[in-house]
Amino acid sequence: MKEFTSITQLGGLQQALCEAARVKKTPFADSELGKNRTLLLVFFNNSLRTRLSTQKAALNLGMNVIVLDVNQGAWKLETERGVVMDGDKSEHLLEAIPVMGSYCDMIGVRSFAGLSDRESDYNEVILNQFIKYSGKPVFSMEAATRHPLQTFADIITIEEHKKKARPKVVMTWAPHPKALPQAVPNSFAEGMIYGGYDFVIANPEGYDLAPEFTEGAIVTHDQNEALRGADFVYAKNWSAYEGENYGKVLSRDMSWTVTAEKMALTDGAFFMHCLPVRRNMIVSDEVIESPQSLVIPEAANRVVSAQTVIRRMLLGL
Ligand code: AN0
Ligand code: CP
Repeated sequence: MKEFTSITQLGGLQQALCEAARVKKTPFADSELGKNRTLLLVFFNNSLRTRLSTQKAALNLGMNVIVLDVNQGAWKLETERGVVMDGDKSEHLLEAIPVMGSYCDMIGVRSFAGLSDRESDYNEVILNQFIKYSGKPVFSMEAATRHPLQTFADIITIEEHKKKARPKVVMTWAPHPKALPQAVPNSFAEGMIYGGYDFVIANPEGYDLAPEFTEGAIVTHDQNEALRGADFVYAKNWSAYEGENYGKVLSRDMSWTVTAEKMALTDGAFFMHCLPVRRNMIVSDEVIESPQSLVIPEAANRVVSAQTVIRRMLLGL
């Protein structure tokens, strides 16, 4: 695998899940595979889970890891070509990327959507420049439109906990004070459709996601109706995608918070969230602390998901 930017690049999901199960059971089985190979993790945005789990995954495979926080200590980067660089940006991405590529064998990139220019975000301008100019295999650690390592960890977690062959999974929007990208919900929707789950999306009017990610899913604006009979509730906030409202917060409606009352509508569902989560905005203390909450095992599976993907990339090197 030379590139991992979408869950669909895993090919057959069953095969990928088998590899993940093996990685989880014997995490040090390939501790020689990454010997003398260097992974560079480039962060344009904050992270706790991705930063730690991806490093841990690479260390389990015997790799060396370098982490660069672009906004802390590196030169300020220009991303647009053709700009007269007479402002505060000292270096262009078009030099910085091949330089970074020359110091490593593989690159992970985190670059969130800016949420002001939908076209630029949805064209994945930054991530694609890394793919084009680094000369090295590149994987996404959440880019503008997807978070595939999260989605893979989510699917692994669902597979570990499901009680029926084809569980009902409900992804519900929930309120948040700040504008967040659509990457996590886009990617999760893509993963649910790719995995053939019984999948329903519930969001307020004005919050429909890009159709390219939700085609094949049921979308409703009635959260209570969606939750009926659910086996998994996947909560997430996202900002508006549609038209003029792109990147805006249109609602902070607290009746969408996932509470014990809401969970009572489900079929004893498990609660999931990618974290970080704002308690008592997205989900009540009671629900996130309940035995049905999978947020910690879900986060733990980020090591498994990253290690499975990096392992495949090392095998292809
Ligand atoms: C980010 C988001 O919603 O995309 C990262 C989630 C993994 N969340 C925040 O910025 C709070
Ligand atoms: N879920 C996730 O990607 O968390 P971080 O933003 O902390 O990496």
